[in-house]
Amino acid sequence: MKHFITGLIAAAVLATGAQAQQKIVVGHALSPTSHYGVGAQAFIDTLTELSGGTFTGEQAPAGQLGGERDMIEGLQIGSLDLVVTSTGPLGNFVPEVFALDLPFLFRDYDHARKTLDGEIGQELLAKIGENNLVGLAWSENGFRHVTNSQRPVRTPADLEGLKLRTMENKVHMTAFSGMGAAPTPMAFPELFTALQQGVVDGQENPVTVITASKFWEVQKHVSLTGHVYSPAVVLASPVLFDGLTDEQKGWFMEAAKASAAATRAEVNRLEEAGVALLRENGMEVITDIDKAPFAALAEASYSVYTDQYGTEMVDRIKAVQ
Ligand code: EAX
Repeated sequence: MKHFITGLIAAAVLATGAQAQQKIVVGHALSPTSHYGVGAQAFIDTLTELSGGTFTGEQAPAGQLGGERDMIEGLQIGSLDLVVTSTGPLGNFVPEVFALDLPFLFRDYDHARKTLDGEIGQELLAKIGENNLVGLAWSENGFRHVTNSQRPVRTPADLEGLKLRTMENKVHMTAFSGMGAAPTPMAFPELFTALQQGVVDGQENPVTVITASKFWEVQKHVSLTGHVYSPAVVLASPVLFDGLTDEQKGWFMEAAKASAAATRAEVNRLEEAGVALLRENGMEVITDIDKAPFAALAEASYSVYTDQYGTEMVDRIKAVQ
């Protein structure tokens, strides 16, 4: 009974949008100082400022609230407010988003950002909105590179038989099978220990994540394969969002844009400083990779998306200048 009454009061307060103060928890997988941490903090600071303190916030970093797949589920049921996540597991909830996870699709950061900031990005945020989630803004993780403990990877032959952790994403898994590795999907919070204990030989992530997670402690080799662009997205729970007034929704959208901008700035910084940082920390960095043979072998993964949706979106993304 008590819970019922508390629930009624909470619902009434949400319905009027007039609560005195509400603390928003922003979950993400990485450290508080990472590119996601910087973005989560920018969200909180902007929201607090725009709302004159009606909303405050705090980060729940480092996968404290679970892996990215768990956190997305938490948003759907309303146990979580807000998450900054890669699109890694998002295609399991919104399959149209797999289009963004296709390997060797985006030419460079400029291409990816223009696509996400334009019509295509808006359409995909709307698709997210049809699946019991609220897509507030596209943020960024970065171009992903292969690291491993065994040997320098220069050609697909060097990937042969490597046990490589991938995200829980069937496009990525199919791509790595094609390129010769043995993909092992795993939630990010389990990854460091799995690398340390040799459960997997390698993994793939952007410089941002390799540095934020100090993977140099457990990985010797990194190859700048840039095999796929990894978008991130600021997602809200519909349970929270649908209870907001239009003005409050506007604040959340603005805060998400500020979050994405702060994260992208940090990605830029780390892309500049990253390779030196990796070397300083003892990694052997292979920079001159011929991507064409990797791309040819990864192409089989396109059918994971195109079998269901055709090639129109792929062509549209390629055409973005
Ligand atoms: O979103 O799972 C991953 O490898 C992601 O790139 C990471 O958690 C940041």
